[in-house]
Formats: sequence, structure tokens, C-alpha cells
Amino acid sequence: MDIKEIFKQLDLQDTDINGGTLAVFSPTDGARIGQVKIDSSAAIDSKIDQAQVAFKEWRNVPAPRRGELVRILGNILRDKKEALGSLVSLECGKIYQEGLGEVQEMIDICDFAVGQARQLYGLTIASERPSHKMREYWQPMGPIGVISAFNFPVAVWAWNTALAVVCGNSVLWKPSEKTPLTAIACQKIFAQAVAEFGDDAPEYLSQIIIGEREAGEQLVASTKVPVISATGSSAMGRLVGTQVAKRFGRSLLELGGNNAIIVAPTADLSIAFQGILFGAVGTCGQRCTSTRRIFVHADVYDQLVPKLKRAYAQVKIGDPLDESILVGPLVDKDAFNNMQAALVLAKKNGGDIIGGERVLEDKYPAGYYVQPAIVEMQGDVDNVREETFAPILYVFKYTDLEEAIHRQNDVPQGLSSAIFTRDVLEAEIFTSESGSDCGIANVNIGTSGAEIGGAFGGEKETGGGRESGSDAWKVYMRRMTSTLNYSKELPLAQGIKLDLSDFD
Ligand code: UN1
Repeated sequence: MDIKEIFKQLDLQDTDINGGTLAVFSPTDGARIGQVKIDSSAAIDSKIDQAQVAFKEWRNVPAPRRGELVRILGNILRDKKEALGSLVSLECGKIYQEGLGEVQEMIDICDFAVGQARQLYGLTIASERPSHKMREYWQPMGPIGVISAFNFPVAVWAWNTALAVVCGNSVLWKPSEKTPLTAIACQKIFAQAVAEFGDDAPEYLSQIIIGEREAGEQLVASTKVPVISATGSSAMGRLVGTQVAKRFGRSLLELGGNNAIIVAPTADLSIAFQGILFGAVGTCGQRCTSTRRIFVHADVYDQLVPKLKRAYAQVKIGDPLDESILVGPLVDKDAFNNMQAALVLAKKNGGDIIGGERVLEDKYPAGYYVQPAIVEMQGDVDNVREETFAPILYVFKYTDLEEAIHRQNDVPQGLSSAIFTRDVLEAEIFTSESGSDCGIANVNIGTSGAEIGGAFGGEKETGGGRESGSDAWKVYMRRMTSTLNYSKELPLAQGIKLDLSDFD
């Protein structure tokens, strides 16, 4: 599908994507594909006010009816999957199959949220007092702020919005300044869903805020936005988390990862190889769940690592929209420079590097394609503690599982982790209280590509937030505990007796 056809299918008019001051470049060749308008500070203020008005209407619509809007949204996404997947690929540089996969995550979370709309369950709790009942209600929160990163330019919005909307909230979305076109396309799709849904969906139920860092800061600082869900680097999350905490808001942080795979002596090396390759070079190493470190047992090291090195030399790198390609470009020159700086440091620390160099420079002078890098860490060298958003895989050898788990955990981040083993005891240790300390701990699958049905997120500098599946919906609601007395007495809790006879 060419760019004109993509824009046509997504109803993106010239006035939607041009005429502004924020230039948008495709990582594929560095060409400018848009020049979008930025929201002024005053415009952001009024969008926040409009989100509050929309919330006050939407919260009164019954939750299963709210689910109907998300059902329609999911169906439109099904129709537009190829066009939106192509635009994702073009705007952020991930390969087309991964662009489609990202839109599929949007569809999946819509399906999940439709069901959730009928399951906003609270508890009934036994009261200690006679003729009393205790109940828990889950109530909508208000406008939900969503800040997303370039690498999952549409799915993260959908994870948050599908749930936030069925929970009775409005949404304000600040996408990455690198990927506003896909956000504008999603806004159009949402508007189409609202139009099909009917009059009981208020205007301004979901809005986008286009801008750079200051736009995000304004959203984060607003006391009118009770929840901020932010995806990005740990440095960004530290600022967002402290700002939101200062105003007693609630934040959901999904930040950096430094994900590792342990390959045990009994591992099925064929699937371990595939899991590592997809996790490490997929999305050109630009997923928060990308595999960044592997710990390979000494018994299988010489079977696995040379095979990985050979594969690294052979992976097809190039235009992400060409279906034979496995690795697309890095997002931009800064990403390339960060990768090179990390490799210089790895070398200084005794790493043995294969790959890492820029490729296809003649064909794409303004596109940053790289050969994915494998860095074998020799002997007892330092663990790698930083997340570099690029395809660099650090390889360590281990002999003792406890030590490997310790080293895997011994980093500031705690998002995703995996072990490949056919030893049931090892698998159970890895997922026990003394195993992985990450939000995601997989057995015989890799670190990336999580399904939407589970709660997604991680510990430590990953921020502690959980989004998408399981009971992540609760973050978009406030819990209300209500005790009801159906007797004619007023017994106090904790058995307290007050003599109020003086007041007779
Ligand atoms: C991200 O990179 O921010 O588990 C999200 C995965 C995807 C989501 C990644 N489902 O790799």
C-alpha cells in the first residue's frame, strides 16, 4: 500500500497532517511525511476542560452500553488493520508484520474491554455489626491522561483508552512527538466509532494533544486529570511520577526494561534460539520488552551462541514495509548515536562485539539502519545496567542457576524475563518468590510479545504500573466502600459503647 492509499483509507486529509510546525519524518528514509499543528498551552487547557465536561456526561451511561462503543471501535480497527498497520510501520519504522501485530493488540484489548464492561465487580463484605451490609463500588475517575512513546504508537493508547472508556472516563492522549500521524488516524477512527454509536457519547470523549515535552508537562501538572498513564524511559517516568505524586494524582508508569533470558542446560535450543532472535532484533531492539541480555549455561553455550552469531550476520535489514525484511531502521540519528555510545562502553568493559555498524547508508542517507549487535561478555565482567533502545544483545555464560537469577535481577529495571528449561524444578524456582523479580517471568517463551490478557508492566525503575489485562481496569476507577444499616439501632464498630443517655 503506498502512502497516498494509506492516508486515503485512514481518512487523513492534507489539512490534518500538514500546515503546522511539527515536522514528522519516516525512519525508513528520513523523508518528511507530515508537518502537523501543535496545540498551544491555551488549547490544551480548553481540551482538559472539555474532557471534564465529557466525563460528567459519560459516567452516567451504563457500563455495558459504554462497552458497545468499544465494540464498534474494535470493529473499525478490524476494517482498517492493514492501513493503520502500514502507517505504524511507516511512521515508527517497525516491520509491517509488527505494525499489523500492534493493531491486533488494539483489537484484542477492545474485545477484552467489551467483556470487562459487564464485569466492573466490587466485593460484598461481611459486616461485624448486626443488620449491616458492606459493599464495594467502583466509580469512574475523570479524564485519564495518556502519554505514549514512539515505539508502540497506537497500541498503548488503545490499552488505556478501551479500559478507561468502559470504566466511564474521558481520555486525553499526548502521543510521542515522533508519531503524531498515527495518533491523528486513531482520533479519526475513534470519532467514527462515536458517530456510529449514537448521541449518548459526548463530544470530546477522547482527544489528542499534539506537542512536545511542555505539552506533556502541562497535562501531568493538571489537577483536573486524576490519572496519568505514561509509557517511556525511566528518566521521563521519574519526572512524571514525582509531579503526579506532588498533586496526589495517580500514575501508571510503564518504563524501561533490561530484559534477560536464561538458557538452561536442558533447554530446547531450537525454540530458545527463535525466542532470543525475535526478542533481541525484533522491532530493531526498540521494545520495552526487547531481550537485552542472555545468560547461557556453559554446557550449551557453544551450541547456541555461534548459531546466534551466524543468524545475526544473516538477518535481512531494510525497508520495513518490504515483507521479506526482519529488521527495520532505528527511529532516528539520536538512537543510532546512543547505540554507538553503548557499544564503545561495552568494548571498554571487555565485550567482544559482532555487528553494530550502520548499513544501507548509500541507499538511505537519512535512514539509520544497523547491523544488530551481539556482545559476548568475557569472564566476570560488569552486568549491563542501562537500557539502550537499540538491538544490542549482551551474552553471559553461567554455571549456577541461583547466580544467573541473581545477575538477571541485579539491574535497576524489572519488566520482563524468561527462562528456557525442561527441568520443572528450575522453571518453578524461576517463577517463585526467590526467582525473577520482574513483572513478567516467562518459561519457554521469550521476553517480548506479551498478550493483552495479562497485566502488563514491571517493578523497580520500570515504574510498578500494570496496564491492559487482568484487573488493570481498577487503575481507571476509584474504590468506594459503603456500609449500609438496615436496623433501627446504631451499633458502633469495634464494639465501642457510648452512653448518650444525657441527650435524651
Ligand atoms: C512497549 O514496548 O512499550 O510485550 C510495549 C510486548 C508488546 C508490548 C510492548 N505486547 O512486546
